[in-house]
Amino acid sequence: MAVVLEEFKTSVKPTWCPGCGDFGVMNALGRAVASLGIPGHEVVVVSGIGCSGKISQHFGAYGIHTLHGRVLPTATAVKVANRSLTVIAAGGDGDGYGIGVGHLVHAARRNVDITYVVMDNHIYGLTTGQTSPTSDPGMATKTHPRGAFEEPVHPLALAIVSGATFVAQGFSGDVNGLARILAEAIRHPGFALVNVFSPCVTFNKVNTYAWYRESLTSVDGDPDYDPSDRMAALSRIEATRGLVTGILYRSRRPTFESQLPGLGEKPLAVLPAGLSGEDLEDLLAEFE
Ligand SMILES: Cc1ncc(C[n+]2csc(CCOP(=O)(O)OP(=O)(O)O)c2C)c(N)n1
Ligand code: SF4
Repeated sequence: MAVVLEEFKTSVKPTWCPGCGDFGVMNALGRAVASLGIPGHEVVVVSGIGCSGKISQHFGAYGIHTLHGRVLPTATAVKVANRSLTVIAAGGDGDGYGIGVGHLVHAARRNVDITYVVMDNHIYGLTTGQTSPTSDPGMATKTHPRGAFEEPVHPLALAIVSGATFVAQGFSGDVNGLARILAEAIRHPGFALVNVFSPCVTFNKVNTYAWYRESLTSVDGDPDYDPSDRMAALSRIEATRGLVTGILYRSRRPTFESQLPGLGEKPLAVLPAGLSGEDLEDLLAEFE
């Protein structure tokens, strides 16, 4: 039976503000998974804390709402335990590039086969509008009333130099384009970062839908752009100050879980524990 978008919609009404970019991300994710024919019971969405983190409650699949910044270790554990599942990690810029930024580096270099969708609104939405790691310099917020003065984190470049094998950027105002990018990211065997410009209509009055429509360029449809060229990807990101959408970088190398010693042919989740009650008692006795 064909998998349709309706499968990923639930009766739960999202608590996002009307117009929040995260609606577009959730819609695009549903379209992407449906287009690949993956049923909801084979998908796990692992999310962090933030407005963005609510996606795991609203998306019609299995979901885990984890701690702030701890999306990727949890998603990695799910994938290692059952690699037959499609694992989507999802969170905000504060969650992923602030408190969770170390996990991004390690998930990228390990090449765990998960898709990490970051809803980047350049602000802390849930905690009502503080500066985030991707806030533009000069942007006035509750924590920086005279304007942010720190260098922002550059997520695409960071992911590429950390070893990510798929790095892309989308815009939640272009749901069809984002759905295509997400489908490619999910199909990709390895760690895929998809940073999504997802406007916070309540607390960020600078990086609006209109601002993105005026500012963004795309590598999609550019015949001279080669996404397998790492240096070209970094140059394009630098030249556009990160305001570029599409699949920026794509390469192949073995995934983390395919190289883990001890993991056999079958996913860990379906293997018998292999320990009798007596074995377990002997084992526990060693720790007494
Ligand atoms: C350990 C910890 N520190 C701080 C917080 C408070 N907190 C909750 S959400 C959040 C930031 C959310 O911003 P972002 O990740 O950008 O998500 P958004 O709400 O904008 O989608 C913070 C600091 C927390 N929940 N846990
Ligand atoms: S506060 Fe911002 S990020 Fe949070 S739901 Fe509202 S618009 Fe979306």
